[in-house]
Amino acid sequence: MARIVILTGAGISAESGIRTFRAADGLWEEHRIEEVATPEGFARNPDLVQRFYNARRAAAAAAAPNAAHLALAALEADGRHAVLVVTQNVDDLHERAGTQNLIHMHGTLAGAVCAGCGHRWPAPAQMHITDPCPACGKPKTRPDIVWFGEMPYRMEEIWAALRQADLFVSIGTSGNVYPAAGFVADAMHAGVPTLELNLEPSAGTRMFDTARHGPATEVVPAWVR
Ligand code: BJW
Repeated sequence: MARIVILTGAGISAESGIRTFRAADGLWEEHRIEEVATPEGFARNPDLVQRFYNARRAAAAAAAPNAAHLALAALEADGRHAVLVVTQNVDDLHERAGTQNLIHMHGTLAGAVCAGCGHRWPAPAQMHITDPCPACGKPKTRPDIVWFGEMPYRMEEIWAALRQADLFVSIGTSGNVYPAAGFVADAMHAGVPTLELNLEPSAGTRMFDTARHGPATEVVPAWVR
């Protein structure tokens, strides 16, 4: 059974109405990265960061999985391949489409974590820094999101899966943020064939063996078919 590791980024959720990061209308246009996606930004202005993620959580809840999310779930469900989806996205559209073998390497909007003791619990729709941690009681609640300078989740597992894969596919990511942007090189060094499916050539597009460019709702179902 072929083992396929699939990396997804903001582009796969774009046609579900969730904005990407680095497009002209991308989220960073309204907020500087350092303001909302770093531990330092959170320490400086926790209310702003909580409001930013509360709005993101509401946008994700209002969105629905699209044909690309559904195609990946169908690829896993048909049982002919061992599929692992590693997503950089913090929305839950892969799981709502039916994907089961999924790693949220940058965390999830559905999670809260205590900045004091590290305890994790399901996020309320609206989260506030003053919410007490259910474990230690301290008012240090933050979104369970991996910010710049923090270690993404389950990296050893991801790298092991990459090394053992028969195919690495990258979907809807600009290839600007590490360590995910390095997965194509990691796969290449392990002799794993690579495929890019993206609206346009990504930063690392020349490293891929093959690339197909177009909207995810077209190129992903066409590849899965
Ligand atoms: C479509 C489409 C359609 C549009 N169909 N496609 C200097 C050099 C190298 C590294 C560093 C450096 N300085 C600092 C670093 C490290 C830093 C980093 O990479 N910085 C870069 C900016 C240079 N990385 C980190 O700090 C990470 N941690 C870390 O490195 O720890 C140490 C470590 C070392 C070694 C091993 C392991 C660890 C943590 C990164 C955390 C990223 N967090 C964010 C925000 C939090 C999540 C959230 O709020 O949502 O995650 S940043 C943001 O970027 C978000 C995304 O997950 C991530 C990637 O963005 P993505 O998904 O690629 O989106 P876009 O918008 O960039 O691209 C969308 C693409 O889709 C485009 O190409 C479009 O064309 C396409 N598209 N519509 C198909 N319809």
